[in-house]
Amino acid sequence: MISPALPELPDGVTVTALRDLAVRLATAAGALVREGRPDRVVVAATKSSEVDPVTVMDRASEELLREMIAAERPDDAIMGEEGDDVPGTSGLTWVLDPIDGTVNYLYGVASWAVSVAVVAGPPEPATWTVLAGCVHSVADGRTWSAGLGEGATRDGTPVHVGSATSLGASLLGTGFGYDAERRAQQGRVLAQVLPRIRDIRRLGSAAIDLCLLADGSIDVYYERGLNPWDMAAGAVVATEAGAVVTGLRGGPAGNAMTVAGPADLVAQLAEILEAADADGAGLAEIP
Ligand code: LIP
Repeated sequence: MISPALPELPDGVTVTALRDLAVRLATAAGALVREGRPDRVVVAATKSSEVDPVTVMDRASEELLREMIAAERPDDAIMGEEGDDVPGTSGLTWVLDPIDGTVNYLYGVASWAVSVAVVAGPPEPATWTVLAGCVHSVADGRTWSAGLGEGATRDGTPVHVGSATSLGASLLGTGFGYDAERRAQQGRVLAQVLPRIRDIRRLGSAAIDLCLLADGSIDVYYERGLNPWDMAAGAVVATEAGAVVTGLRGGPAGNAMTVAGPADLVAQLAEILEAADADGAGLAEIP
């Protein structure tokens, strides 16, 4: 997998320095969320549906990330899951998921992460260039990071996608949305996929899923309905580890569909997903 070309960066800015900052941001917010986790986590509010929760720690984590970015990179823009977009003048945007896997955080299931990425260009998966990213799995401390053209690491050790070539022997990661009708559609698609793979893993955090793909802990991944902050950092870790991250029908990865893995596994999986209309191209749009 060849990394996309490096766009022009602001004076004095390097991919390595941006990557280093992403790691410092994610681990600092991770420490806050870990130390601040009450014995019983309560839902502060719900968002897209009654089962789409936000907790006080989601907000506290994002607030810390925004403060640190404003201090270290005041001219950069910010787009985060829990707050308003902040415009910038540098051409760079920080894309923040303060707790990815909030339902796991709520239940104490140890698969949730702080995900921090910095992109050049309009902060939209179809058009952005992800320059660097970090996914910090707070419960166990695993930290994946990558820089454009620099490769990807887990806890400092280089990682690469697995070597599975047959979908039938592949362990697949996926996830489901917060909308009941959407989950019904995703269930119908999964019924088409299940007989054609080894097994699925539903771990509850797209950011961690994409990083497990990058280090070969799962062989291939797909999910419909991801927000930019769910996938930004995980996507650069996966691509720098040798994965293709794409949509269906040759389109870019994004909310309609994100498929990731070694090129030949992605091609095999995309055929099944397209036949199952998994990106909803043929269905009425679910809000
Ligand atoms: C989560 C994603 C996950 C998806 C969940 C949820 P959140 O993000 O990371 O892949 O299956 O439904 O969207 O809401 O925890 O930031």
